[in-house]
Amino acid sequence: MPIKNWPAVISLSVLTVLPAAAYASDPANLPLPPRGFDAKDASIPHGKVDVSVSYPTRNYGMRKVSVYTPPGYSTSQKYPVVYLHHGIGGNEVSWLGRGSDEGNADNIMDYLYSKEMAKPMIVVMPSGKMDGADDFARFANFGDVLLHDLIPWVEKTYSVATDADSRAISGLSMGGGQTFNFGFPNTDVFHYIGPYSAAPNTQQPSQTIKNVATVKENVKLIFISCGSTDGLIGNSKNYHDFLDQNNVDHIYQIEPNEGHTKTVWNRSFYNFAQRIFLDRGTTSGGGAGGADGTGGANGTGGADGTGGANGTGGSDGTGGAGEAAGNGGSTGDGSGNSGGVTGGGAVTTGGSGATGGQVPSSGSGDTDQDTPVTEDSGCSFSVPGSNPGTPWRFGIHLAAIAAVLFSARARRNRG
Ligand code: FER
Repeated sequence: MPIKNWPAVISLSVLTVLPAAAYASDPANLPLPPRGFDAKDASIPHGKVDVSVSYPTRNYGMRKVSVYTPPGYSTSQKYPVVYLHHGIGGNEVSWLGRGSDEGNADNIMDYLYSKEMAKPMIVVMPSGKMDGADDFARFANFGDVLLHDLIPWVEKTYSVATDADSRAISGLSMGGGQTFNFGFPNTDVFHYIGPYSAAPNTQQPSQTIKNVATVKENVKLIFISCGSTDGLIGNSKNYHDFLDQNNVDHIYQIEPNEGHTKTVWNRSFYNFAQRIFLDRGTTSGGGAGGADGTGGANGTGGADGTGGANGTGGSDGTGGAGEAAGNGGSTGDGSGNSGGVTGGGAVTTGGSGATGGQVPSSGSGDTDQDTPVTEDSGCSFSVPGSNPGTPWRFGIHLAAIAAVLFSARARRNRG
């Protein structure tokens, strides 16, 4: 849909979106991923998946793990690693759309790389249920295996970086509980923590976070997500409230009208994976820009430089939906991608590329949801020379947008 009155539209968008940055603790409302983000796409490069490989443990014999290496994986590089955990009925193939089929991590990573939206990383998907008296014990017993068997094996077997800046922990449901339970007590091991739809095995914040200052110091991104109608949402909200009360930056992403579903998990992994392993100063709390309605889209990102913030903007409208994500908290690291911008913002072209369509779910049926697809021309604007799919570059976009905006307003005021 052509937009005739850009200054008005842009101003309206900004008025709508800017206040979100002031309420960083509100649910994030990240924009929906574009069509096909979780589907196998024959037209893009695929990472390699080592499915159900065995590794030795000290106390449980050989155990299974699946490992995704990115397209172009080369032993001449050291990759960061995300440890991604399944739910109660799952195993090492659940995140590969197999078995209990709880997600499509391989397809999502392929998608993100095809859009240059994620750092090259390895995704390790273990069978995270050990022997034990009950499910709580079985999932709890994996913590020791993760730290003392699996991580050492991964770091021996693959070409990986071995510092905590290069490790993320994530997972769904019982695996979300594991993410809380293993992540927060071990912030010297994991600097990125992403639990989705966490289950009742989730320990209390007072049990896992003994020292708030240490968490603030160490952890670069906390990404908590849940479906809005999930009966287990209290586990996530409990942490959200605790983190808010203690002024710990985090993203709290509630998927509207979703229950305990694969839709939530795929969207969550899509959102988490593109915000991890970014350079220091650009990582904490990537705010995410909102979608657009009748006009362009822009999002406001995190507000502060040192700790990052999880402010998110975004508003839904009737028009095309733009894909947007912003990084907050850039202090400038001299690395060339994002130096010197305080507070990130996001603007993108509508959706992904030319079509601009953004849909609530995978168009290919990988995600078990039936939300209707809405697609249109995706009214939007973009910053020349920008790469809309790269969150760590968005800080720069905000500056550009602000410049466009204020000059447009100034022109109008003068006229
Ligand atoms: C429960 C509800 C859900 C529970 C576990 C779950 C052990 C886990 C669900 C999943 O992993 O998908 O009461 O208790």
